[in-house]
Amino acid sequence: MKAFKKIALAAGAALLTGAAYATPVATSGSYDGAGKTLQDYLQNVWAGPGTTISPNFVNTNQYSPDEMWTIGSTATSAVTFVFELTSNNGNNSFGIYDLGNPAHMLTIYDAATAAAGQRAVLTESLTTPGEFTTYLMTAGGVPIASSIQTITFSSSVFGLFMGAGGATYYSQAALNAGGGDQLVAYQGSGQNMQWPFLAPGTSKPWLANEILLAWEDLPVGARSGNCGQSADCDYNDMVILMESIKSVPVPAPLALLGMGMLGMGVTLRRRPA
Ligand SMILES: [Ca+2]
Ligand SMILES: [Ca+2]
Repeated sequence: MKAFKKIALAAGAALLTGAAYATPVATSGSYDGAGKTLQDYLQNVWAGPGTTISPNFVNTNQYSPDEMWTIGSTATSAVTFVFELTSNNGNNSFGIYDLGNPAHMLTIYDAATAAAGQRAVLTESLTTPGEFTTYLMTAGGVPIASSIQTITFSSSVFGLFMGAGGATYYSQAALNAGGGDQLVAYQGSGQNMQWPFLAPGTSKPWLANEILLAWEDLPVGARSGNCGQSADCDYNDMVILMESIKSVPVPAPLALLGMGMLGMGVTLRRRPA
């Protein structure tokens, strides 16, 4: 009974914190070779002076939920393409999609035009909610006129996508083949980071309004064993730092389902051993 009570309480706590939804991220076994997982980069390459990234950070510090997003009160989000490490390098794209129609997309980084380190801006109209504009920036911070694109979505809340070769992966795992979760996210907490897009030898704090988005570009699918299907689950294939976005919780009916599961835990706990 005592052990069972503990399990039920732990399950309840996990539901409340969202920890139950953490997506397994491999900390070794990357197809890119030894020392090249997202964990390796955060811990050994991007951590700046005075900052230590804990050894299992990629699994214990995931930002949740990470499926639906909106721009914060500023209506402007700065987007920086941090890093790309994949054999699909040059074929990957990134952007946002309309939750009402996932085929309705706005590409922020196009494989043909963007490179690692490229900066972009995403804005939402203050007068027309759901109207988004994006453009790329020169290294000097000047908007590139030929890259300006505008689209109107059905709401201010959007999904994130990664295009990889012929495949498209969505931040909403249910839209991916086998329900695979291809995206993990991390929120800054003031760590001093020497991001690769900064000048060599310089670093800056990773702020709470900066979300690191890390994608796996092979289908994760229904997991079996370590990772499932052909993916290596290193989530280093395209990494984006997006400023001034926040995630939006699941709609009420799904939240109620979660509460129902919590209720089940309570019921089981009360049952005599
Ligand atoms: Ca996810
Ligand atoms: Ca991978």
